[in-house]
Amino acid sequence: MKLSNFFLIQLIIWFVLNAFSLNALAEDGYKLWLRYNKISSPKLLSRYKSSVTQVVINPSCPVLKAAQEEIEMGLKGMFQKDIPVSSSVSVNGALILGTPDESPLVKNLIKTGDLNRLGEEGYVIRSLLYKNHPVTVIAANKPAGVLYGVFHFLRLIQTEESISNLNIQSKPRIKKRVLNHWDNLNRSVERGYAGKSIWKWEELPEKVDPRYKDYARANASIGVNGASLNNVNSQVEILTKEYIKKAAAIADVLRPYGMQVYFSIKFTSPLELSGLTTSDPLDPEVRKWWKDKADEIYRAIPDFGGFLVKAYSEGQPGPQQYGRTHADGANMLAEALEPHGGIVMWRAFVYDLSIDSDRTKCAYLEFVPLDGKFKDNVLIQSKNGPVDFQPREPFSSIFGSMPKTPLMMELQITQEYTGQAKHLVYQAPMWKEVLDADTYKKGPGTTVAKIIDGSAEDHALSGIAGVSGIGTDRNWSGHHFSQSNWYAYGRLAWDPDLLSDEIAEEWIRMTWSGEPDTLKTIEKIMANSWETCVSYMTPLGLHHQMAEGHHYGPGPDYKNTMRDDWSSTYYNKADKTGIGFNRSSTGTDGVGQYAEPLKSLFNSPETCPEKYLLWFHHLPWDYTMKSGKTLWEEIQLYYNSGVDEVTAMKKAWESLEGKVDRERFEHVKVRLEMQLDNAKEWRDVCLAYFRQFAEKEKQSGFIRRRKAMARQEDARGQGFE
Ligand code: GCW
Repeated sequence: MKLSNFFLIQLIIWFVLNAFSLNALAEDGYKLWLRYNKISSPKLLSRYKSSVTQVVINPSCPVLKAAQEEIEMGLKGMFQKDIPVSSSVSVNGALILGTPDESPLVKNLIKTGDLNRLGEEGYVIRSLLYKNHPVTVIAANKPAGVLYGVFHFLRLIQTEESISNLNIQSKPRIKKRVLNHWDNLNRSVERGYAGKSIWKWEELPEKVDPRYKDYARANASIGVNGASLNNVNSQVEILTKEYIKKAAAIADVLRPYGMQVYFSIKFTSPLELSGLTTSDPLDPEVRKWWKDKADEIYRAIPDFGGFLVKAYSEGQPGPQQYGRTHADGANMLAEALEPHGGIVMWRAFVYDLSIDSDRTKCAYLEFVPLDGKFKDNVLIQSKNGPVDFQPREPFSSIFGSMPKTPLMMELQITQEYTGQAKHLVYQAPMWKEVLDADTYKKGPGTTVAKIIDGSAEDHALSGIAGVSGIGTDRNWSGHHFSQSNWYAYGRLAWDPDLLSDEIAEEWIRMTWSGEPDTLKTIEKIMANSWETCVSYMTPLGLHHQMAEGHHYGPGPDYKNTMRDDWSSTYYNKADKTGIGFNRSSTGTDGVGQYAEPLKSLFNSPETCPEKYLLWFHHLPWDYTMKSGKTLWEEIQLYYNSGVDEVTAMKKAWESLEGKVDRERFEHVKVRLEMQLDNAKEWRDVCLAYFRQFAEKEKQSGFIRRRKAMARQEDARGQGFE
């Protein structure tokens, strides 16, 4: 071989090797928080390796198989070594997984009493001795619990926690922990900012995208146990034979991960899909149609979860058009699903202004009188606040006001009103504010969390929903940091008492890095990101100030000609007398829907928390705030500080160059630039609009002075002076 050829070959080999190693380092976010990268500290790694030397499992069902596959994959990635799997303990460091029903070993090691209160999804993780071997046991009543325990155990290693002397027990506080996909059957996603729908209806059921399994793994890892597959603005086709078959193929992939599928249904499906001339819920033929439909669905999907319904809202049909109530509609569906164990999630997102001219009062006025009229398998699903996923809202007054009805809370993971997939906004602190809010409806301590987990009112059924932000983008969520909202949703659905900071820390360690400086910097960026967004979009209780349609930028002057309450001006009510919506007892009395002492607290501008001030009050521009500044000065301060904080976030992120992988670093950097531009736009547009009222006096004084000066000049010119 000629020397030059030899060098050429060497060069090619070098390039190929480099390309491979770069690829191995490339991070596109696909793996979410389940990256299972090698443990970086050699000391820690060797400690972990000696604690887990063998996996003992009897994978007798698909869920346990999934648990085995996950533990093998996770350990292999983090230990860079295959861990042997067997059905009996042979060495120190065995990790024993199972349920007492299928594993005599687990039955022997864990007293059944220990599992008594852990239900169908809870688990224990214990460090024990077995025949003098130190072992770890992950045990549960049902396979799903084992799977959740496996993810917990992997999380301990991912976050570099100790795995010795473990004595953990955990079970979900809320039963139905569902993702609501607003995915249309043509694969567009309403309010989706991460590409198309992941459900490839056009190729189902024959072709099953491998991504469905990764989706299910991610959800199981945070305890999400259901997915409503299609948009609440529903299309009847979802109930056709063809789509039921397609959905059954998805359900088959989700099932081993403990997930049920649900459909959003259109109320007039019987009329539109059959020869019936009505969808009246009291019509016997309509009722029979739904029963037959439920039977048909359960034949294809035996563990089908049930229906999610948006009725008589934003153009969706409902029982009202037949002179019936929400309860009539929901109960008809509940009756059809009941024999199969299915549930109805009936949304309370209704705002018929003929009921009350204050939109925030409508849902309460329509639903509270129906309390006690719903069947046991109906949940009423309300958004966290009374308007619509605004950057900040007080909790919806319906929570605690329907003691005989289990209430679900709907959160929005997709960031429709918080900068979509362009802004870095970690929403857990917002959700915590609502979950922790005391409704006082059954005395002090009746928090929203205790209403929705069923404990305050003793409901067997409980639920929570998150509007998914998931799409076909390689990183699932559009913005790498939007993944944190999916993660936090699942973690809070499992345990609403978790703190948003601890959830963020877990997520950062698993998704970015556990290196102390990097961790601290990212934690800081995330911790304030929501309040920052509130400051530059809608501070001090302002709400619904976005531009028409896309809901991304500001539009405080926007007036909708069809509906007053789709206008920004309806909410800000800015005029020369002041700004804000008077929902106090001198206004719409929206405060009247809250229990004491909140009602009185909100009712007076002196005691109303400033974060809700303009939600409940219309106040003059020169109103004196607690700081001593005028309201107008304070509004300006908030908008400006919001922009300053984004500048600081951007700077902090840029300091991480070289500390996190380039691909994701650049992705986030570019988005922070967009966020800063948009924050400035929010500030400038909103302040310019409000200024014309706030500084009217100043302006008119200015104009008077200008006119007087002009007159004087004229007079001088004419030689009068
Ligand atoms: O906020 C509105 C959204 C709609 C959505 C609706 C709802 C699915 O802008 O896109 O429709 O809420 O929650 O039903």
